[in-house]
Amino acid sequence: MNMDYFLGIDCSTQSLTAVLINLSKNEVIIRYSINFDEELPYYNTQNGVFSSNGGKVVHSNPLMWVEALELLFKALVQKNLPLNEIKAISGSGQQHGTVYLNNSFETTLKNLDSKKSIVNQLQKVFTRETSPIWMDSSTTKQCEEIRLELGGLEPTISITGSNTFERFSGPQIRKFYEQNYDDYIQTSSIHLVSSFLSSILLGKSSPIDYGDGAGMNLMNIRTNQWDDKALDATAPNLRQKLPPLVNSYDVVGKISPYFVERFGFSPETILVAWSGDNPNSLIGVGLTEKGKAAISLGTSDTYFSFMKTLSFDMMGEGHVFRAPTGDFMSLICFKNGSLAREAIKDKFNLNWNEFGEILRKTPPGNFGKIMLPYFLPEIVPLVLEPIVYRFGFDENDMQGNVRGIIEAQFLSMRLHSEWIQEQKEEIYATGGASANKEILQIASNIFNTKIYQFEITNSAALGAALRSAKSYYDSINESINWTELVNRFLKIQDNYIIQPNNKYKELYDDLLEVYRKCEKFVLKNGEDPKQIRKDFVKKYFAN
Ligand code: ADP
Ligand code: XUL
Repeated sequence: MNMDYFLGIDCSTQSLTAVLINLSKNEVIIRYSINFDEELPYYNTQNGVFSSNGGKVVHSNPLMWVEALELLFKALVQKNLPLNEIKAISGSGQQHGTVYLNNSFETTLKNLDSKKSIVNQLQKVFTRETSPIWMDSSTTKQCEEIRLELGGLEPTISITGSNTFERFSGPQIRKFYEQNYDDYIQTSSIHLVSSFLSSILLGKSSPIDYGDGAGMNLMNIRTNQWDDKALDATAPNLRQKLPPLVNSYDVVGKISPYFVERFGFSPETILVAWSGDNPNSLIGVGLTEKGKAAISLGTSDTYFSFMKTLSFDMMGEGHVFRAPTGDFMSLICFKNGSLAREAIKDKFNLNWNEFGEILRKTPPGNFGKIMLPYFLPEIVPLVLEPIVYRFGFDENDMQGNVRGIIEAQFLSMRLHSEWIQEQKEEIYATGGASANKEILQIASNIFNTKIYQFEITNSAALGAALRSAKSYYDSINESINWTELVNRFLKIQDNYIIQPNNKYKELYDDLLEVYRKCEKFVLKNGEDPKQIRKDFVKKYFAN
């Protein structure tokens, strides 16, 4: 029988993952990950990155991603998976990261020798050895310059969908232009992580899709074109260095002969534009209609939702991207996600089970102990120097810290997503930490919303596989609609539903106000939260 296999690949901060699906049977055949630190130790990354300048400068190595891709395909071959029957492939990349290439990139890709590894053949194509990634927060100066040139906060948001952000590609490119002028001049093309890896598979330079393009401060969110004003505000001759923009669902070509010869793919395998991990996750958790939001608890924590119509966060903390369906999505990104949770877990020598046990045994509201958890520089709210604030406890209080960080993360998420108008009735959870039920229960209580936990925690790779299937069927005129397609893989009975405990609704509504005051006090010179915190403790923990 002819099987319809589709492959999704996700290059995230810490790992590269493949999800292979069979659409004839609606099943996931395999999920397989290469962890960068463990399997490619000679790149010397820690959690997939190198950081310097007190955590402000954060880069990774594009060759490491390519080598991981080769290792991944080797593993799939060894597992005897039917690579020659895969009809289409798409992918997902951590957003915003940029790859800088010289004019030998295209010819090198075209002439790859399938008897040798790609990594060895790509050694000379870079004008910048490492890639700044989304965790980098070293471009405050460039953010200010670009914002000023675009006419201030409002025009910047209304042109690009977001305020200028330290990690966004435009400010990063401007920094490279300002600090490494000669290398900038030598650069012929600048890719995102997604379009770079798409280029490798394609054997030539690949376009950037509207979903990931929207995370650059360079694309006009209304017209989906590179915006002249934004380009001029960023760096000279930038248009020539950027690939064209396409729909996320566009077919960009067929797989290059290298992969056919070396790994046995069919030469007919079509490639669908890669996108960012968050737009891919939107599909991978099934957000193809209004009323649903998702939280992704990976290296970063993100909160995102499907949007039918364009609306902006004029406070400048959230983003609007294009969704792979052609609609829009909102997104808010918190840098202190899993790595901050790990900092507490490791400080007290806990494993995740023990961590969960403490969450189960400590009371909602944490006796009024409140943490502002900026273990790393934070994106939302903007905190450039790492610092952890604790109200009512200290760093040695294990229980207080474990519950404190989880409550802080979801209170902050609730607080900073207030701008999203569309009502949410349910939240879908994904990412490594979504395997942890105790964490999700607290999130559910704080949002007072049902949370769905999925069996597959890598929704970005699944989303990429589903996107490739959708475009494949569209290309042979057997269109399936998005909702029908995602529902075939995200069946409700397979999920675990976490119900909010109504008993804590008022407590968390009150605690949100205490948290709001603590944050304002520390970051904006607001009123001292002493009294409101005292009232909270009195109301809920009087005896
Ligand atoms: P990314 O895609 O950003 O590389 P993942 O979504 O794979 O990251 O998530 C990786 C993170 O998941 C790890 O850093 C780890 O802290 C976290 N994680 C894994 N299992 C658990 C668990 N049971 N509870 C909480 N966090 C977990
Ligand atoms: C989103 C963001 C992160 C990265 C890495 O804006 O910066 O979520 O995409 O996951």
